[in-house]
Order: sequence, then structure tokens, then C-alpha cells
Amino acid sequence: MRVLLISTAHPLEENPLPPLSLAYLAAALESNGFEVQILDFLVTRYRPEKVRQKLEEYRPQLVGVTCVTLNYHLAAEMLEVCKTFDPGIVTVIGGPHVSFTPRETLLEAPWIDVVVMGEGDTTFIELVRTLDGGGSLDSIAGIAFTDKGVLVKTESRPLIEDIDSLPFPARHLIPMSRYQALGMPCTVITSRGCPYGCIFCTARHIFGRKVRFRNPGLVVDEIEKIQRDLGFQLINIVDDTFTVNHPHAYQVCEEMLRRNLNINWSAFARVDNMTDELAALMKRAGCRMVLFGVESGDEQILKTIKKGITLDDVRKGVKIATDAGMRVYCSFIIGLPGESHDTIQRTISFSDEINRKYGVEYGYHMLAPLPGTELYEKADDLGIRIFSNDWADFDANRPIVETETMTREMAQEAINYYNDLLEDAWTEIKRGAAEGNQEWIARLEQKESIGFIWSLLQEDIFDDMCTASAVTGPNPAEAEAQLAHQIAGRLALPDDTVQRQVRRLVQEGLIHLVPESEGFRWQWQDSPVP
Ligand code: B12
Ligand code: SF4
Repeated sequence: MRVLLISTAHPLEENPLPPLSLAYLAAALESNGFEVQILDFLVTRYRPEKVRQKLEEYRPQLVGVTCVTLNYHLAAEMLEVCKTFDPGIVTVIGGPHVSFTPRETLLEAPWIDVVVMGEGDTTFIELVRTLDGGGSLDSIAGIAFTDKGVLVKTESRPLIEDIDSLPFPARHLIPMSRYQALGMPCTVITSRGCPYGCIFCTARHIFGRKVRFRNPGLVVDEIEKIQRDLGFQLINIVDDTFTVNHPHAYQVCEEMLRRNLNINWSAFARVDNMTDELAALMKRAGCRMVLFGVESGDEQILKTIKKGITLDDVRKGVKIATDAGMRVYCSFIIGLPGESHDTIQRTISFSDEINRKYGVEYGYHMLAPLPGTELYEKADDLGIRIFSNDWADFDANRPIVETETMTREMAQEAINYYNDLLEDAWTEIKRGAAEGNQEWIARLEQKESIGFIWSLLQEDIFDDMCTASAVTGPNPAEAEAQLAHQIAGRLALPDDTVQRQVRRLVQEGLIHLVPESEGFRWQWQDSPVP
């Protein structure tokens, strides 16, 4: 059976990272002998014609799409495009939104044939195998579908016990050079699950409360492969909490050191499980940044959301991490149960405090109550009123909730305040850069470069220029100058700015020339995306 997997677009602010979900699913398919391709809309502009073109070329018998809450509507739309193109295509959706909304999804989007709920690796293989052999769906645990108008939800799927049995993610099917061009890290997971019970989070409902750890040797084999074969020097460990089990975290770090990997990485962690020893080891092993969920500067809210930490834990945790020499990023949520003018002020002054004392960077998001979370299920009891039923509004950037003591305007004011701070920080960076501060110059260049590559990807500029008719030449140096000139024209940017960017892409081997009869044609270094 031929399978096409599609990742759903989301905005640049959400940092497009290589989609591990699809890479794991594709690896499972390949190792079971099925044919699979990935269409990755995180790094190319989504247009329905691109989906149709892919269907035309590849003729998949099954299309599977991944999404989160905020881009669910787009994922459903893509599957409608597939069904309309060929009603014989089996349409499947999975991920941390539909896992908790199978009924609504199947009712709202009747062109979706199957919802895969929770951990998908084994379920998906069974599904594809069953469809391939003409068997019945009832026997497959962990899915929902409609049978003659009746919704069928099968029994839940037990979690995979030995996650070392999973093949390495099939990154060769993902256009990794585009992520590299954007300066994004490569994602790796060393464990699945989270033992904590934060009421706003869906993570443990997908991968369970009992954390399953990968063999550190295999993890580092994978990282080594990413470094060697793909050239990434930046890794993001996306475990829910990398620091949850010290022996595991120690072994991963020690193995990185033993093999002298010399790679930079970042990880999600909790303030209450940082120790001086672990932080020092992480730093030595290449960890440049830890990301802590702090959520609120109000002790009572931290209790209500079952975060299991106090503000003193935060002070201690961030101090340990910054003392060890790592950058620290803390995220906060505005609009949690019990939020009021006073609690918002506490969050503002607490984030300011850890910024001043420890140099912590931080971000604010609005509460988006996500299906599958205790907060969503018990919103009424928790005094949360939700003002939108359009999932596209659940992007954590707009005020869609009120508490008994917080209006949406108050939440918006807090975010405006934060955005003003960000703007001031950028003004400061620009001023410092103008005065020759090397660190700020590098920050500005990085921002400019991300913006440039994102425009290239989202405007399809580079891809248009890579079509067979867009021949450039007659020699590589001139081809490069021509490419830069053409892009500068399309983006209305000065030639020299674009030349610098194009030079970098060529030097890093992310784009290359393919000889043609009349000159050369440019191409991304890896698998093309339409
Ligand atoms: C890394 C990460 C990010 C990264 C990158 C996301 C990316 N593109 O990969 C960054 C930091 C950018 C990010 C941003 C955000 N994230 Co995030 N993120 C994660 C994290 C920690 C790991 C994701 C991951 O790679 N997991 C590993 C893979 C293998 O697991 P998986 O994606 O769940 O896939 C498995 C199953 O779900 C299923 N499956 C998934 N898709 C499909 C498709 C098919 C066809 C099938 C059959 C099965 C299937 O099978 C897979 C293999 O078992 C998760 C938490 C978690 N533990 O998953 C949160 C998580 C996905 N993020 C979440 C959220 C809310 C966000 C933000 C909205 C945050 C914000 N702004 O406040 C943004 C939204 C960005 C977006 N649109 O994705 C939520 C999503 C919940 C929801 N219902 O939407 C999660 C679950 C965490 C939580 N708080 O509950 N995130
Ligand atoms: S917010 Fe972090 S610690 Fe809390 S349940 Fe989710 S993944 Fe676990």
C-alpha cells in the first residue's frame, strides 16, 4: 500500500521544527515494507493545488495528516481535498487534538475515514496492514470511524512497552535542509510520557504517566547520525521533561561526552528537578538552553493547576541552570483559573524579577483550553468561560477565556505589555548593534536571515526558480549572482543582502546546482517539496 503523510502548516512564531510524529510513523511503515512519502507544509506554503499535484504524481491509497488544535481546520480541509480528488483514498487523521475529539471530528468532517487516537506507531501499522489485506477495522485498538452512520470507537491501545523497538525516525523523507536554512534545530526524543498532572497539558494523555525511556546509547547513535548525515549542529530534545529521571539524563549526557559529539542542544525541563550536578553535566555535554514551564507568578494558581512547584522552586531552578552557564527560557500562561488583575501583576513582577536577577528570557501565552485536558473538561467548575468554538482561535495568542475575576481585555493588556517589552528589547538590540556590539549584531543577522528564508519558503520563490524552465548559468558563480538578483527582485530587497544569504545557503551545502543542457538549475540539497 502507498501512503502519503502530510504535516499541517502553522505560523513562523511557533517555530517550525521537523515533525517527529510523521518521521516515526513513516519509519514504522518503511520497516514493515510499505511505501511512504511525506508532504511537509511546515516549510512550504500550503496550497490545495500542491496536495492535488502530489496525489496526481504519487497516487497514494491512504493519506494520513497530523495536526494540533490550532491547525486542525486546515488538516481537515486537506483531507477533504484528498477525498474529493479520489473518493477511494482512505483518509486518516491523528495527533494531540483529534485524539480527544474523535466524535466531533468524524461528525464535522465526514470525509475523514479514520481517527487514530493517542500513540500512533503500532496502531497505524495495524490499520495499513488491515486495509491492505481487506480486513475489518473493528479489531484495531485505538481508532474511531463511522460504520453506516454509526460511530465506532475501538478499545484503547496499550502504550508500546519497549520504545527501543521503534526504528529511528525517517528523516530522509523530510526536507531537512529547509529547517537548517531557517536555523532550526533537529528534534529528538529520548523518552515518552510525563508523570506530572498539570491540568492544562495533554502530553501525558498521549504518551502516558509512566515514562518510558530509550536506551541512551541508541539516543546518542541517533544524534550522531543526525550530525553526520544531515549536518545539524543543533538538537532540540523534545521529551516532556528531559530531567525527570536523573540516571537517564546523566547517561545521555555522559554518552554524548564519551563520544565527543560537540553538539549544541536544548531541552524542556522542570525547575524542581534541576541540581547543580545535573546542570553542570548538561552544560558540559552541550546543552545551551533549558526551557521551563513556570506558568504563573501566583502561588495559588500554581496549586490550582497542579504544577507541583512553588516560586522558590523556580528561583532555585533557574539559578542552578544559569549558574551552570545555560540560557534559560521560562514560559507563562495568562488566563489560568483564578486569574485576576492582581495575579497578572504578580506574574509580571515575577518574570521581571527572574529576568533581572538571573538573565532569564521569558514568554507569555494566553490560555487555550485544549481538549483532553482536565482544564477543558472541568472549565465550568474552575470558573473558566470559553468564548470561542473555532479551534483556529486556540493558538494561545488571543484572549478566548475569562475567569470570574479576569476579562479578556485584562488578558490582552498583559500580552500588550509583554509585546511592548519585546519591542523595547529589539530597539535596544538594534542600538547596541549600531554601536558595534558583536552579540547584538549576530542576533540581528539571525533574525534577518530567518525572515528571509521564511519569505523564500512561504512565497514559493526558490521552488519557482528551481523548475526545469528556470535555467541559470553559464557558470556557478554567475548562476549564484543571477539567483540572488532574481530573488531580490521578487522580495524587493537589495541585491547585496540577498547575495549574502544565497552565499550562506551555497556554502552550507543547503542548495546546490544541477547541470542542465543550457546551464544549471538550483535545487534544495534534499527531497523536493512541490
Ligand atoms: C516539540 C513540541 C513543540 C515544538 C514543535 C512542534 C512540532 N512541529 O513538532 C514547538 C516548541 C514549536 C511547539 C509549539 C507548540 N506546541 Co507543542 N509540543 C511539542 C512536544 C513537547 C513534542 C512534540 C513531539 O514531537 N512529540 C513526539 C511525537 C512522536 O509525538 P506526537 O506528535 O504526539 O505523535 C504521535 C501521536 O500523537 C500520533 N500521531 C500524531 N500525528 C499523527 C498522524 C497520523 C496520521 C497518525 C496515524 C498518528 C499520529 O502518533 C505519533 C507517534 O506515536 C509536545 C508534547 C508531546 N509530548 O508530544 C507539545 C505539544 C504537541 N504542543 C502543544 C502546543 C499547545 C503547542 C503550541 C500551541 C504552544 C503554544 N503556542 O502555546 C505550539 C503550536 C505549534 C504547532 N502548531 O505545532 C500541545 C498540543 C495540544 C493540542 N491539542 O494542540 C502538546 C501536546 C503539549 C501540551 N501542552 O499539551 N511544540
Ligand atoms: S506541563 Fe510539562 S510537567 Fe506538566 S504535565 Fe505537561 S509535560 Fe508534564
